[in-house]
Amino acid sequence: MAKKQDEAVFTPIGLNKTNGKLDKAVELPKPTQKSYKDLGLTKQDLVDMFESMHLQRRFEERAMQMYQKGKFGGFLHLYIGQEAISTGSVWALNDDDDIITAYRDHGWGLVRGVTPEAGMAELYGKAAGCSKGKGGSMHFANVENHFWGGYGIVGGHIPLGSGIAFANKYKENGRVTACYLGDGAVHQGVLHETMNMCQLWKLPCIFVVENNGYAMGTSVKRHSVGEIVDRADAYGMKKAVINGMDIFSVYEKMKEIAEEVRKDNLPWFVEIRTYRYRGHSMSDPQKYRTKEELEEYQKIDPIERLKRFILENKITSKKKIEEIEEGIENRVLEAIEFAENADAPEPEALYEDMFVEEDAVFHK
Ligand SMILES: Cc1ncc(C[n+]2csc(CCOP(=O)(O)OP(=O)(O)O)c2C)c(N)n1
Ligand SMILES: [Mg+2]
Repeated sequence: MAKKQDEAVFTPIGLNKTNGKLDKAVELPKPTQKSYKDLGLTKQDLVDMFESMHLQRRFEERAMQMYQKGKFGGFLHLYIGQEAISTGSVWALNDDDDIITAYRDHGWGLVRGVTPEAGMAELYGKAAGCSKGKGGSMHFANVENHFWGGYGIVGGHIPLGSGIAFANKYKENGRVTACYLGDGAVHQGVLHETMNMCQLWKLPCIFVVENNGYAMGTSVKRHSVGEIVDRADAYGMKKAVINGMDIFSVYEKMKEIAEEVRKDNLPWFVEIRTYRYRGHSMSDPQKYRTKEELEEYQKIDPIERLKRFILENKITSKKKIEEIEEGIENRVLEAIEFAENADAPEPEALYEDMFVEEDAVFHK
């Protein structure tokens, strides 16, 4: 008998009932075989990368606890599992290259200089937050460090990203823009309008899809035909698929691509494959996937992998790693205390930051 429609759509895809094997949510390409030295990274880079990723992870784990305690409300989309993408990319790009992303943005903020205090205060809706407490979880930003946020409308920020790329080309300042989006945003018409214009106008922009296997509760396999990366072909754009669970692979490819974009002034379309460990947001019962599937990806956790590499290759001592972990733990707890004691924005703040001001950062 044919399956009922809803049964076919909503059975979790993790465990294939007919052969008992795991269906992969996302297929990861082979990680790079190059050594960190060949990639131009130093021992200190590796330790710093670990520190940054660990901070992103602990910040969000603590934020989740505070949310569950009812300390703040609104949405909370966690980036846990995807930290090698933010970190590897930021190390690969120049500090003044521009970055823009969707709402899963805490990790991006932290790696581009939002302090744990300013990040946590933003979640708590306090005036000391990185967006003055008026944005919350989905609107982290640090424009001084060329991180433009943090947007809630799926696909809404994509033309903003290419607008920044247009401005950079116009000003001939040599900056590259990296515009990150989810696999769910690939099917928004605006991506395709933007890719067309970007290729036509030869803008220095990298569109990066963070394919984490799901758009809310819908797996990529159910919302997408063919390979995501092949969308590039329709626009004659160069493309690449990257293993997003391996920071070295992200760093290697994003660096190569950024340098090529800087040289040729032509956009790229990149798919970085990864996995989202937590639910879409805090109110997601995750009935659409199995525990086994999640565990498969946790086995190749990007932070644990880097930590193991550091220890096995004696990049630094176990003691040093423990000190870093302890330091981060304290830093995040201090950030929570800071956010709890900080002031809410004044009512007048509602009327501020509504329009572009004369001395906007981007005019400089
Ligand atoms: C235009 C629009 N439609 C629908 C939504 C509701 N919505 C929020 S997140 C989301 C799924 C996006 O998934 P993906 O792009 O894969 O990003 P991820 O959550 O995996 O990071 C949807 C449909 C929205 N925010 N904006
Ligand atoms: Mg997704």
